[in-house]
Amino acid sequence: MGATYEGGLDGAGVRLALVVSRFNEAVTTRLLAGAREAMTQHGVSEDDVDIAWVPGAFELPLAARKLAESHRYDAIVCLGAVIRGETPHFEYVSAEVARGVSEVSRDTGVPAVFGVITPDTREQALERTGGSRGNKGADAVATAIEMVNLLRQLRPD
Ligand code: INI
Repeated sequence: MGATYEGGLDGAGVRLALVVSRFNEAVTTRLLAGAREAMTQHGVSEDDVDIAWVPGAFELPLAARKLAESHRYDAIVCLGAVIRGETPHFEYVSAEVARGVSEVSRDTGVPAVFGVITPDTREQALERTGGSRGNKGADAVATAIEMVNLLRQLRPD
C-alpha cells in the first residue's frame, strides 16, 4: 500500500486572495461574510488575506489569474452569484466562469476555487449564503485551505 495524502483544514500560514463579484451584491456580500467566518474558524490570519472586487462573475477568471500569477497567494477564492431566473444569458455566463476559474488552477498550479452559486431564484441564493443550506462562501474557503495543505504534501519544498 502506498501513501495516502489528505489536506487538513488548518489555515495558519495560508495566504488567500478573494475575488468577489459586485453583481448581485446583496448575495455576494453574504458569500464574503461566510468566507470571512470560515477563515477565522480555520485560523487564517487577516494579514494573509487580500480582496479584489470585480464588476460581475464574468470578470472573476481574469482577476483570479492575475492574482495567481503574482505568486503572493497559496489559493484564490472566487465568489459570485449568477441567478438563472434573472439572467437571460445564464448558460453563457455560468459556463464561461466555471471554465475560466478551472483554467486558472490548471494553468498556474495555484488552486482557484469556484465559489460561484448558480441558483434558479433569489430565494435559493439566500438559502445557500447563510440560510438553510449553509454558506457556499465558507465552503469555498474550506476547499481552498484543504487544497493548499494537500499540495504542500504533494510538492514538499
Ligand atoms: N454577472 C453576475 O455576476 N451575475 C449575473 O447574474 C449576471 N447577469 O445576470 O447577467 C452577471 N452579468 C454581468 C457579467 O458578469 C459581466 O460583468 C458583464 O457581462 C460584463 O462583462
